[in-house]
Amino acid sequence: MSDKEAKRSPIAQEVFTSKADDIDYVMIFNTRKDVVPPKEILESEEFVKGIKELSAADGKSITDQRELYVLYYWKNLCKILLSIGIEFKVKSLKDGYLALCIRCPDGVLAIEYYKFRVQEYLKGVGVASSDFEELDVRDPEVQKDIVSKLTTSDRLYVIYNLLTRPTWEGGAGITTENEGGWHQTGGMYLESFFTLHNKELNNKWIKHWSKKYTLSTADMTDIRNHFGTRVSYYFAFLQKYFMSLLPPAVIGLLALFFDKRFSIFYGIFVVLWSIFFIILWNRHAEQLAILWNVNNCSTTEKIRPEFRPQKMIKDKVSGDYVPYYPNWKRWVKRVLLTYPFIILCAVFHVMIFFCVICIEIWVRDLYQGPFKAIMVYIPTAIYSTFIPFLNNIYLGFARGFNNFENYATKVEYDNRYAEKVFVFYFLNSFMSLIVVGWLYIPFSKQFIGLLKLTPLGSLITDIPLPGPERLVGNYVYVILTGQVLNLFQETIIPYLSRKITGAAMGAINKDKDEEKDEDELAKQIEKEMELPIYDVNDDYSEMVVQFGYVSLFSIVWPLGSLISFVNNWIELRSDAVKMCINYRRPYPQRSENIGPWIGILSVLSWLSSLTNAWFISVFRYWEPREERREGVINYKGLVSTLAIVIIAEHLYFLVKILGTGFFKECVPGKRDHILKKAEIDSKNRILRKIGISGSQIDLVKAVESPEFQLKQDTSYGLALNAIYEKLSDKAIIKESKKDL
Ligand SMILES: [Ca+2]
Repeated sequence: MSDKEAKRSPIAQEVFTSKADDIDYVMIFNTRKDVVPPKEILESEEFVKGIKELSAADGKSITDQRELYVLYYWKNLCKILLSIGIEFKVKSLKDGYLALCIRCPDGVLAIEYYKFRVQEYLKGVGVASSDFEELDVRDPEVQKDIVSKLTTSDRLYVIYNLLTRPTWEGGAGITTENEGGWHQTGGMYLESFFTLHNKELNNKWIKHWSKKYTLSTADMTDIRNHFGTRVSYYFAFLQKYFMSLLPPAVIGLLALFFDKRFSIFYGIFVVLWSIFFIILWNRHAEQLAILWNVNNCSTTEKIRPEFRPQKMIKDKVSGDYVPYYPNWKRWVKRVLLTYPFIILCAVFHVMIFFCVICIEIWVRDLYQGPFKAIMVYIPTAIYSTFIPFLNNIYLGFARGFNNFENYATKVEYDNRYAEKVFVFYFLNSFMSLIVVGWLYIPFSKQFIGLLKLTPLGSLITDIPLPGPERLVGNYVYVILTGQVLNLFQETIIPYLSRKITGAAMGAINKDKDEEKDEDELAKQIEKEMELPIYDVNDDYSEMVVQFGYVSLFSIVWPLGSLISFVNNWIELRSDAVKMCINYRRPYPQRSENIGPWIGILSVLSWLSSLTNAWFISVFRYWEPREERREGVINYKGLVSTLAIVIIAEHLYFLVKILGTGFFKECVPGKRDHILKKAEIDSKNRILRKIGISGSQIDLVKAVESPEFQLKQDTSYGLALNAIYEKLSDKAIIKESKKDL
């Protein structure tokens, strides 16, 4: 056991000790912010009274309106924190910032956690367990015990809920600038609210991972205990996905050496792989949800402060009053406004993209004029100036629509947003391959004919028409540069840019720095408040796009899956490093699977049945154009290709249904077993409490009772009576037959 323990990751043995003096959260308050509260607040009685008190107090005579507002909100914030029992100390930072370093005392935390557990038990989150019912949570010894057993992520999760829960529910109701705006807690002045990195632990963790070849579920559980399930699900997913790429990588290698291009065997294998990967991942995710106590958690998430309920309604089950917004309204908004808008945007985007691709094809393959070497870069230049600009506009709209749809919980909000954004990731990543593979190469004659009609058409000379090697070239380029660029973008560039700007800032602020005392904590806070907020969806989208490259297109070049496999080994580690160094530490959020991405994976997997069938039937027996009859589209070929694609798609659904059914019925999962056992244990505990032992009620006692005897005798009598009646009935029938 001790040997095993030694091999486990350093996070496993972690207790809540951080260098930063045991701070749970840090709030950054900007005292130099120049904003005026809206009219309704300025005129509110409470505000007027508060300001009056402040300007009259202790003769300090602050006359500046702005300073009065700052003071008013600072005072409010501190009061509210103290009122719910939170301890804090204040650190002065540069540029007029103040940091509230928050720590939750054991007593408050233990009671909060206890409440949290009871709520979870009632709502059916996690594995039902009522081990808390015997505890006297007011006893300091018990409190200490509860707190010492908490994992960091549970601790931070409970405290986060306490801080952000609205005041009428007993929380502090903290919202930051970008969430709530004006609020009693001074949301407009609160620029950020985060938890500090535990640097020592991060370093140990990264070191531990870089030495290990494969990561186990225990490693993922350690991440869950430290960062929460939203992050740990990403790493668990990436690990499973990485491992699952091994078979396609091997088969791809074999296909490359022993089969023709566009191997039928590899194509079928990749589609099957994508189906079974999703099925198996879902099973694994369900088991993780049990292990991590988050099954059903998505239904009980905290309400977002921006959520605008229509009214409060009484919950039919619990009898509590809960904010309510009808789901059908969201659906209508989504279907009538958001989807048409997304489709419109997508069409517009596709058109622009199509033009760029046409220019690219034109320059690379058809253009023979002067400056060709430079001209080749023009499409990329157009692309890289236009697309980010369009993307920004689109993302703004997506955000707006998402707000408009009015989601109640943050997780749902984030997931719906990720869905909207992925449409663009999809177009950006796959459009060029789709245009080249589905239009340009198969219909090159017509395509070039169309291009010749454009103003620059006269420059087109007759060249050999493109074949599948053009597609292979595109794919190899995309998958190689894509992975390398991503690695750079994620880890090296942010690191370098911070080093450079840091050095520049350091040169400017040199004198200031020397004046300040060596306050390590203030320094760490100043450094981390500059960092961006980590969004796990960015990492998911990267991996989902890669999944698309493998399942949709790797038949073009089977080494694609091997490259992805290798990339993901590095990705696992580099993403961990990235999260520790380039971002603020994510506060623990919960999720019970990988959110919207599982649906997107399924769509990609379905598309893979179409693309693989298409590529095989069009390109496997490809003959150069010159050897065919001139100028005629091969309609017979087109029809048979479409037939193959449709059959492949139907077979896809058949296999998917059979596969899902097989795993559901024939391979029993641990999940149901664990849930059932927990439920029975919990029921038995309750029964035992009211004096009934175990699940078998004592029957002997019941038989001895006179009432029972009476009941039995009566039943016996009734039964006898019934049979006699039936028998005499028969006799009557016989007699009546005789009469006839
Ligand atoms: Ca990544």
